Amino acid sequence: MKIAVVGATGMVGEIMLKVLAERNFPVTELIPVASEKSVGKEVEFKGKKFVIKSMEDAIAMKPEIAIFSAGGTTSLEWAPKFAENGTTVIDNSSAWRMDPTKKLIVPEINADVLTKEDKIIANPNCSTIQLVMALAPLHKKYAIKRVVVSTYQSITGTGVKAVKQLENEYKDIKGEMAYNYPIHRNAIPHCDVFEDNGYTKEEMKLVKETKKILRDDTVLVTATAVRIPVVGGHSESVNIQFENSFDLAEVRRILHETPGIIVQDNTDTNTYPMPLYAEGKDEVFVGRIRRDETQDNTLNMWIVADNLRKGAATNTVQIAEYLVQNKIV
Ligand code: 11C
Repeated sequence: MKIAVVGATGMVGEIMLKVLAERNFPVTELIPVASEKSVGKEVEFKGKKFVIKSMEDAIAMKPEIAIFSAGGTTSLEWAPKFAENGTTVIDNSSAWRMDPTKKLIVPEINADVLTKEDKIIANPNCSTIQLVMALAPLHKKYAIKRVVVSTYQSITGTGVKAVKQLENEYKDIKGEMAYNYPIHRNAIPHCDVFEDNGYTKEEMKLVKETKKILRDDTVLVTATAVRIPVVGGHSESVNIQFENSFDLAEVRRILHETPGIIVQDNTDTNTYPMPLYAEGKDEVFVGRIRRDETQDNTLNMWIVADNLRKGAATNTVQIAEYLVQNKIV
């Protein structure tokens, strides 16, 4: 496969390259693409150097697949140009996710809907991916009625500026702020911008993307998204009300048997998922699985994943793998 990585020098782009190499994706030619100021510089892939190209040059090279992690504005402008030239784009921004003509894919859940006609494929938001990974198998079995999710999100979701802000605050250095407030020793209940209904965009992504991926508009989701001074991954406290009754041991078994999920749940040994240990891993970790004793058919659990891996790069590469394995590209 001739593959372009658009946004190759960014935080997610670098992990895209790493994940492509680790998973031995069949790359015959790598085309790293970045902003004009990086064109001509080099990135390393599998021990070799590759020169960063401009968008125009990359399009002219006709890659079979382009994976984009360069933000919504860039994607809105450039993804269609790649697509018109025959490239299948997998886009990690929010630009196309809720477009009814585009598919929003978590390979373990709904890759079966992909066809050769899909030239721009959307990768969901990081906090949505880890949530739906755990919800999908349980929805199949018990039918989810309502989900209440509260997130504890890594600063890496905001980008390098936020990582720098936290580093500066640790060292008591004054510098540029990614947030309105200090993040060190803080929890900020504000991820992305506020919408007219009082929720943030991040919270509404959890609501809307979940329904689209589960292919079920009847699933009610309400969310609170919070930024915390952590780097390894996003954590989520999730309360799920089902239509049907469930057995806790069976819930654990279903999650345990779901590809891509690791159950870490033993109160005797203080075993539960944490971002410190999810960092650098491709799986979604689920623990603190217990019955909500205040309401029938309701479950509480805790979900953690590396937001830059399964929440972004890994999921994107898995979509590319699906396209190749199923001869869609
Ligand atoms: C965050 N979820 O942690 C965001 C980052 O829509 O792809 C990814 C934003 C997106 O702030």
